[in-house]
Amino acid sequence: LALAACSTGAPTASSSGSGSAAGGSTNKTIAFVQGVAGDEFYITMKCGIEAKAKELGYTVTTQGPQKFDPTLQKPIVDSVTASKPAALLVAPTDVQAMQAPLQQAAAAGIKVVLVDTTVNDPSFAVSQISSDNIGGGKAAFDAIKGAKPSGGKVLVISVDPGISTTDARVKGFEDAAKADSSFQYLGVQYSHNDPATAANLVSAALQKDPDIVGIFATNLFAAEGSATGVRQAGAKGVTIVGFDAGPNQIKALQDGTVQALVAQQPDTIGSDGVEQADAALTGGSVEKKIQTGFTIITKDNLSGEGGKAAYKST
Ligand code: T6T
Repeated sequence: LALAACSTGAPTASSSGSGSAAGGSTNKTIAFVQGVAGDEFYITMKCGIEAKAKELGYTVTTQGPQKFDPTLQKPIVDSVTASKPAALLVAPTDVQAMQAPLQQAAAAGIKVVLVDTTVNDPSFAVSQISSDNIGGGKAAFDAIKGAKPSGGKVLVISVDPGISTTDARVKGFEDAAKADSSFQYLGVQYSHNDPATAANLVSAALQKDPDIVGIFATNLFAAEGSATGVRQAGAKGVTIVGFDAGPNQIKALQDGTVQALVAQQPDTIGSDGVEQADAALTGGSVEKKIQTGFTIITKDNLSGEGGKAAYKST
């Protein structure tokens, strides 16, 4: 399966602030701040943002912290706020720590659109766009149950507490697992978005409970590490369901290490984000909240619908 590159030819500003006549309708600059750089989910979102921005006549600058970490994301947001783009599309890395910096961006007159993740009080944002993360967690449980109908022990590998998306996925999974008496929910462990940590957590969990039947990994890096952990432990017959569909996850699906992926629609989240920013800037009608869908990818639909839902890697 070839993962297409995003080459929209969209204009990208060479330096922040260039071409931005602060204030007024001549400012056609959008800043995109990713949750983390180099993550195929946010790379694909950038493709969606750039394509829509080109169509609507905006220039985009994209930046992301080296880790999914609010202490690294906050200074990026602060410098974007100082450069006064017309709009800021941002995936906050923590519900609490990113509250004040983003509120300050909005107070400076920048139209803030939350894409993917959110904060505790998002009332300053013109719009919020995200997947149905609770529903995605439940869908992950259903996929494990489909593969292991007689039940057993299930474990969740997540990122860090305080991330709105992955916390919601855990909740959706946990509620569904606890409601089904044939399953035993072993709880959630946090990998800090590091695949090696996720692999170690999974190996240790399999040593303690060799009868684990299913693992739900709540994002790209948790899924990558969980697959490695199961492989290292030499465990056979563990069903892994991962959120997201980057190249490594598709490969693991093809290998048979991972049985299902819950693929989001990051390009739609991005293009919807630009549309909402544009509506807010031009006096159009803005939708406060938009929920995007997902596709369950298995080996069976990889050559069709599932393959189309795979993320771009560049
Ligand atoms: O799952 C996505 C995103 O939705 C989440 O908020 C953080 O992790 C990803 O970027 C995947 O790595």
